[in-house]
Amino acid sequence: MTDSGADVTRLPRTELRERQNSRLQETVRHAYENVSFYRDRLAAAGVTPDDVTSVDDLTKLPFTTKEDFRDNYPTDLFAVDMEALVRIHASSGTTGKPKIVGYTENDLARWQEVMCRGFEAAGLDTSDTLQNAYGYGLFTGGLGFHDGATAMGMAVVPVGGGQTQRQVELLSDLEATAICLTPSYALYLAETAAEMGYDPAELPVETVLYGAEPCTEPMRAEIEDRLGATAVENYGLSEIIGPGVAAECRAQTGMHIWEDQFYPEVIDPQTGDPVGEGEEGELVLTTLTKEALPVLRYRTGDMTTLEYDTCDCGRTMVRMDSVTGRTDDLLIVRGVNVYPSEIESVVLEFDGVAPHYRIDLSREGTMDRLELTVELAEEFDGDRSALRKSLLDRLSNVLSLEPDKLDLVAPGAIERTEVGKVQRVYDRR
Ligand code: DLL
Repeated sequence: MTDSGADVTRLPRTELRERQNSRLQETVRHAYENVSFYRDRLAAAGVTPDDVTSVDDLTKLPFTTKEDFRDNYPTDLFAVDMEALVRIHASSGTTGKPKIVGYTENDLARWQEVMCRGFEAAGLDTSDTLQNAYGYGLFTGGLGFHDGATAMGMAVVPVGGGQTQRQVELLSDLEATAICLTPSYALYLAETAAEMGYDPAELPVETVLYGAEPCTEPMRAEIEDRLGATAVENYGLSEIIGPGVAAECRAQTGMHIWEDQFYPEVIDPQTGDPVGEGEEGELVLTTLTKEALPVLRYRTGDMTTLEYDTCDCGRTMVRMDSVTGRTDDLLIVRGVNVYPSEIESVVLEFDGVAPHYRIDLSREGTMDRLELTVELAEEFDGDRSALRKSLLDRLSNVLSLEPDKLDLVAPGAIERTEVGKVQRVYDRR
């Protein structure tokens, strides 16, 4: 089932569909025969593997959720014996036990293959040197990027997260042409480089592969501007494989989902029904080739839209838009529904602010209280109270949001994240 060569990403969609159909049948049978959880779930839904002959039958299948991973901790969702595994990773949940994920040798080979597709889409080749600033260890980011880059034949500098000053020196001395890291860390790295006396835009990095946490367009523009590089987005999740589910090409118009490996649907998170093409909803993914951990209709919790037109790059595989939020990070503040990414987009419209902010939520009696802290840009020398007022007006007009407190703080005042994913929302209600 391996696909050599990059052209699978440009398959005519009818051929792609045939491949998806046959792989889906195999995956459903594999899950049914080897995972008691799926056998029970399908039985409860009155479905047998024979009832699923094409992706059109997917809606007959029940969803799989985060809770199912938790309930089957650590390895009850695995479809192979432990001897067949060659790697285990884990993804920390915000509450409770981590989700444990496993890979066979074939799974690792396919993981490398999808990572290579992403590198190629980003315009990288064997002549590139990739500095890997994703965390190594149980997190899938570090080793996922590492193995993919090695398979592609790039030189990898495996720094991992943190050690930012050393990270900057190595970038400069080893002339890495590409770096992979979270978007918040990309900005921190640029700041640190500037503090060390480097001009971050003069560093040798030409391509930034960012992902693992949300990033809005203005934030991407900041990264590109500060590092003088092209920044392309990567998406993935441990439950499905890790990074390598979807990656953006140089056209920068959304991330191609490697659809011959992962079948995407978008649903209304409330009803579970599919939404119309191009409409926003929760991304649901089904693995089509995984051996150790086949996953049927996994509710990612990530909100996005899919675009099926052929991309300028010629790839036929569907593109997903940047994740606008998670079904579980929708903030409801005094009845107003708002995603942190929407607040970010409004804040970053203003030239006078830096791309660092935090949202603090608390409750006074029965009332929600929202405090927004926004950092001023280094170069800001304007009128603070005018900026405050414009920010407040804009938040109120665009999002109907009225913070109880808006603090404009000095550059650098908000704590930075060097390792792992950034936390911007502190909800203490
Ligand atoms: O974050 C895998 C990854 C590593 C992706 C490196 C890209 C780069 P987990 O730790 O299991 O896996 O977290 C998965 O992170 O459900 C999303 O909510 C979020 N996430 C991942 N990529 C993006 C992105 C890795 N580009 C969870 N934009 C997912 C927004 C993202 N959120």
